[in-house]
Amino acid sequence: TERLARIAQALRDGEFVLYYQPQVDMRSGRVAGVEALIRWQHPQRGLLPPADFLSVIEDSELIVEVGDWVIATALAQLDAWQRIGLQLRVGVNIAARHLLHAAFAERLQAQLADFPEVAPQALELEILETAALEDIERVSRVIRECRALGVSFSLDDFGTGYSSLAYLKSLPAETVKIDQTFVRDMLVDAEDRAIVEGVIGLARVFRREVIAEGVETAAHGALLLRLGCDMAQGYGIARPMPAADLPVWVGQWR
Ligand code: G
Ligand code: G
Ligand code: MN
Ligand code: NA
Repeated sequence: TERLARIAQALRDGEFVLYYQPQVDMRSGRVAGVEALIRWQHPQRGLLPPADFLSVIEDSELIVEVGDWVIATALAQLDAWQRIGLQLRVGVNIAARHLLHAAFAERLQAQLADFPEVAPQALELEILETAALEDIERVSRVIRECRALGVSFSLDDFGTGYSSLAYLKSLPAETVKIDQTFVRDMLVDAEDRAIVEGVIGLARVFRREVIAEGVETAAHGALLLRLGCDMAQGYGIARPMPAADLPVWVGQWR
């Protein structure tokens, strides 16, 4: 279609950019990493969020090309940050179709080889639980192949899928990201709070790290810390920002 062609053109013309949102370790307060979030710097319409263009390409091969661009750009950024003494991990969102595309792990290995100074351990791939709906065996196999390269995984939007608990049990991901819809109202909604507590408790049993998303206030942070959450990400800490702003932000964080 016309929209697909326009998005393919945007990729060729370099109109996509990555913003980065900090993730902090709740106990030490250290900046542990960032999540890479794609934006389209559209020449007429301004900065567009992923909702405006990713759904258009989700079911086409273009999601693979855009996803490869995101991985390469995030690795190049890690490399650049390392050169100025900033050691970070980066979380990259991976669409189901991309993860299940032929030879995903082999191509990832080649991309990592382009940046020999960047440790594969610095890359964390965020996958939606619903990615596993397609074929849990295949998804698990790809995860294991990538983990053998040193790359880690998180289950994104955890708790919003059809069978979160089954995925937690069967997918070898190191981290779960509690969805922001549960975190947002946990101070006023006892049920949401119970879900947040439950996820943190489950994660501990399964030896997974927990990141809370959508941490908008200090009160949210304080409760999460008390509940034993490991990491936090949200507007209360920082909004997603251009790569160029991150070193200054890290410098003035605490
Ligand atoms: O800021 P936010 O609007 O960035 O992101 C909205 C949604 O888009 C989130 O669910 C996020 O996971 C998804 N998203 C953001 N960046 C990427 C990306 O690079 N690839 C994929 N597949 N999804 C992304
Ligand atoms: O689904 P995923 O977790 O990949 O996407 C993260 C999305 O959440 C992005 O759109 C990001 O901009 C947004 N986001 C990050 N922190 C907050 C927050 O504290 N509040 C709200 N409402 N959205 C947030
Ligand atoms: Mn994410
Ligand atoms: Na999420």
